[in-house]
Amino acid sequence: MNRISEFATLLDEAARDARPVAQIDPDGRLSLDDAYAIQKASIERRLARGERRVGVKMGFTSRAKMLQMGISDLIWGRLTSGMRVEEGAPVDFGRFVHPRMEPEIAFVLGKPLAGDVSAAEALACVEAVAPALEIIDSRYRDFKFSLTDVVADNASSSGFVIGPWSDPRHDFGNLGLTMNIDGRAVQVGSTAAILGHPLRSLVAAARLAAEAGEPLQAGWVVMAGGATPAEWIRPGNAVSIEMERLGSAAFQMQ
Ligand code: OOG
Ligand code: MG
Repeated sequence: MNRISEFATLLDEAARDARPVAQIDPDGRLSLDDAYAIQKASIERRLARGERRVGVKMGFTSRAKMLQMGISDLIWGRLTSGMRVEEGAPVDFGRFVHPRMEPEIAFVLGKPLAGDVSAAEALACVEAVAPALEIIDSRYRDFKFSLTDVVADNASSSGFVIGPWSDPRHDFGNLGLTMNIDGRAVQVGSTAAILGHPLRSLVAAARLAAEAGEPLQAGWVVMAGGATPAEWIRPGNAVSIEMERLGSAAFQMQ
């Protein structure tokens, strides 16, 4: 228990101060349950500073991301209000250790969603979908981690940017997308790369969040996971995602 709160404090302070730390579990000795307990305790510290819980993010939901990081287990993290970046807004690079970005699709729920649900049941609880960018930032030196390391570090959550919301009843299972830096496409892909259909990521989120005793709430955002490998971002970069039919989302790294 003590170790859990010590690691939670270490990771929370590393995120707050944008200062890298050594891996806490390079040899994978911690249990996954302990890793999630560290994540939970570190998020509780953010909530105690006045941030609000606003949703869930999924990780390693595409083959591209699994291959890039060498981890093939689905993971999840907790999103707080302090991670939300206004669409189009400037973002201070000093907030991050070594940020990368990923093209994603976001859901906002109109109703709570918990447990073992079908894709149709999950869809019925979705109020809207949007193109989104996730800014991930591992707190570990050199962005290197084991499965339990990255789970404890809240799945590298750091920021998320959401574009215009659209009606979820038009199929969004195979929408083309590009991720752009300074006007140049650096990754091209499709929402189908996310578990074959991003709704599967929402189904998994509903199950995992309920198992953790924190079922998905109405109004929460669920980030489905990167559709392509992540890309490094640098100060001055203008970053955007353009998604077929759903439009775009952007931010400016200062
Ligand atoms: C872990 C987070 C993975 C995704 O979308 O797959 C993730 C990492 O790669 O640092 O956010
Ligand atoms: Mg992601």
